[in-house]
Amino acid sequence: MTAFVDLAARLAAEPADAALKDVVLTIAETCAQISRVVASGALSGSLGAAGSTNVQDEEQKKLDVITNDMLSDALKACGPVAGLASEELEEVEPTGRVGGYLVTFDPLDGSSNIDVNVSVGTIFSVLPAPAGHAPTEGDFLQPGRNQVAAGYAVYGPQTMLVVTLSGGVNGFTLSADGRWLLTHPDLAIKPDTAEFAINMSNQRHWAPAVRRYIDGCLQGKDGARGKNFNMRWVASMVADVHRIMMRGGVFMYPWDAREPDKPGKLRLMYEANPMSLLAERAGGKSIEGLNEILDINPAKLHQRVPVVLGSANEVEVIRAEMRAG
Ligand code: AHM
Ligand code: MG
Repeated sequence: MTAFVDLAARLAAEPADAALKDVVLTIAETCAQISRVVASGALSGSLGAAGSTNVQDEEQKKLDVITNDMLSDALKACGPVAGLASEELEEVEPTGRVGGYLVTFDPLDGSSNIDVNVSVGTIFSVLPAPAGHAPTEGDFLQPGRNQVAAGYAVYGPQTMLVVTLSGGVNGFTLSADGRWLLTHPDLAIKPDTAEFAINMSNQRHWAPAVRRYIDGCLQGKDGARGKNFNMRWVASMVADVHRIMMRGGVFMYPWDAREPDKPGKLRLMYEANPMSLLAERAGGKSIEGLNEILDINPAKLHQRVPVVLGSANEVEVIRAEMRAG
């Protein structure tokens, strides 16, 4: 049987500092624990609604709250973490320490899939903390390019962790004895694809550029694109992006006219930025329209953003449509 390297050994080979590796290992360990809670489903009474709403006015599932608490508790106990921010928490939470790192996370992405036993995940982003003072909300508002680590865990047929620190993107599979083993080193997103992921039910609300792009895909090899396209939509960003990591494709959650004042559904700090860093490090691209998501200067913590992410050449096709207006 193949001998796999575990996460700690793989991290030891990275030039990043030991404190950062400690943060990533803490998140990874917590994701392994979350995986067990998610897998226990109805047996642990953890399915269903929590009876509360979060700061974005979305109904919270019991597992949103449970997993948020698990990650918060673990990060507050992790020495190099100065503060954390979560999709499920209204405000940032300083840990009482100064320096080191800030962590933002979506503890359980794809909540609508929990109760129907479809893949969900955890997404995280690590930023440098300010030296000399306890972090405030303003200290979290750094562009995605500042991220020193990012990753996600996907709780699917296999539980996997996909992470980037100083260099490439590596995928680990959770073993039966609870270890993250390096099964997918140096992930690379294929530059070309004939597969897109978008919630088609929003078609009538899209901007003209998105409609034109999807219309072109649907015309298949009889149209200007000259090839047939396939469509997939899990409705868990983690699962949809993971598929793209594995076999290419393009993921879109564009602006739409249902909520014209909101730039998109997905959150910059917890979802778009970490996924964009992973995509770029794997050779893909990630844009909000004309520009790269990682270059956005965040204005507020729970900021939303349109997302077009995946195979580099396909993202450029979409950017060209957007340029045309
Ligand atoms: P969540 O963080 O509350 O789960 O919402 C984000 C999710 C993404 O994972 C997914 O891409 C999108 O919402 C699905 O939206 P829709 O239900 O409109 O298809
Ligand atoms: Mg989410």
